Formats: sequence, C-alpha cells, structure tokens
Amino acid sequence: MIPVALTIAGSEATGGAGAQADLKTFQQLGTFGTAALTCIVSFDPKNGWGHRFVPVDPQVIADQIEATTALHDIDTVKIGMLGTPATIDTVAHALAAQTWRNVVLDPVLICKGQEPGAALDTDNALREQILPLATFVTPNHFESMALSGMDAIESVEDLREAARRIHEISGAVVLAKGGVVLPGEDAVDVFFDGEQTVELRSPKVGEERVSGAGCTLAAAVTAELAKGATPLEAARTAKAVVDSAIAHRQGGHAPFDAVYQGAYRA
Ligand code: PXL
Repeated sequence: MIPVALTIAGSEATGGAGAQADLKTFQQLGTFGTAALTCIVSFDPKNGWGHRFVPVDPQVIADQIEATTALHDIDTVKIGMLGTPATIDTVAHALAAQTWRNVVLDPVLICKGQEPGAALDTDNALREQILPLATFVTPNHFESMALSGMDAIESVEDLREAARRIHEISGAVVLAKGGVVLPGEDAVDVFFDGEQTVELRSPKVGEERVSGAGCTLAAAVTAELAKGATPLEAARTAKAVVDSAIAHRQGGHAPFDAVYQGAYRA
C-alpha cells in the first residue's frame, strides 16, 4: 500500500498554495494524497491580487474528513489554512475522532482580506484548539513571533529561542522558518524537537517570497512522516523539496511567482 497523507487546507485556485500545493507535494514524494477543503481563496486580479476568502460550511468540512478517514487508514495529517473560529472548532472535533501518529500544523495566522478583529479570534482559537494537537509545527517568521510572544526575531539566535518557546507551549517538534526575512546569504530554518536544535541552511534563491513555499514545506514534512521518516529526516527532505520548488518556480501575470514541486528528485 502507498502511504496516505491527508491535508485539511484551503483551495487556492491558481495552484501555487493551499491544498493544490499540498497534493502536488504529496504526489511528488510518493504518497497517496487526499484533501478536505476548509475554505476557497480566489486571488483578485482587479484588486492587487488580494485574497477573496469564502469558508466552507463546517458540516461539509466534517463530512470530508469523515469520508477520507473512513475510506483510508490515515495516521498522518497536515493542517493548513483554517480561517475562522467555526472551522477551527470543527477540525479540532473531527481530529479527536481518531488517534494520529503525526499532526503537522502550518499555523497560517492571518490571511489578507480578513478583518483584523476576526483574525484575532482565529489566531486565539488556533492557539487554543489546534496547536495542542500538533506533533510538528512549521511557523514562518511572523508566526514564530506571534506564537512565541517575542517582539522581534532578528537573528538565527532569536529564531532558536522562538523554536524553544513554541516547543514549550505545544510539545510539538518545531521547524521555525527564517526564510528571506532574516539577513544573510542563507535561508535558515531552525529545527527543535525538545532535545536537539539543528540549523538547516541553504543559499537563498532571490530575496522575494514565492507563493506556496510554506505549504510545500509542511506538506513535504507530512509526506515524509507518512512514509516513516524521523522528524529530522522529514525536515531535511522538506527543505530540499522547497529549495527545488523555488528554483523551478512558475511565473505568471501576478507580481509573485509560485513554487513548482515537479522537478524535485530524491
Ligand atoms: O501560503 C498560505 C496559504 C495557505 N492556504 C491558502 C492560501 C495561502 C496563501 O495564499 O491561499 C488556501
């Protein structure tokens, strides 16, 4: 049997991010990809490519998770954009219906196009209801500050501290992403599993963010864990997948490019 990976995430129609990126990554890494959609994001080309965001009805989210988990033996799930407190509540309850070997959380905190007030409720619900369920969490620079309570993360040392703090509050393995935000030649991610801290480095590919990099990283971790990799092995492979996906990125008519996972070879 091919290992099955489930993503609980939003649709991003242009194919760069969200469930589309997750499924491509799952496929590329030799897993059988499944997806339960939480929301539909449509970029708005007439409005600076801002996000138009529509949540999926909570019962429909629950139905999708019920269907995939009933049909397949799934012990490894990735959680991407949830977007509303009602969705978070639904997903938290759906996850509680079975035991999981791996719950990989990409803690997508704010999404352009959401009201700041609604976003705060969503952030708090994510922290209270989903973060405790996570076994592996992949915060970016901004999410690392929000989750760790640190006012600034300006160095790899700061990122190491953030990873330690996020591990303390969640108990999860943390892969904190410096990305292009931290200064220096390398994109540095910090892995912390409660015992060892490992810096994962690779040369930056440009200084621009590429759409879908965060989704791809967490999806690659998920696929590798589904296949039985250790958390550190999964993190190393995921970083290589993202490096390749950024190097082979796809341009279009938006001011940002999108990752392409299809050139990666193990
Ligand atoms: O990259 C974050 C992200 C996650 N999920 C969905 C998105 C985005 C960003 O556009 O649209 C559905």
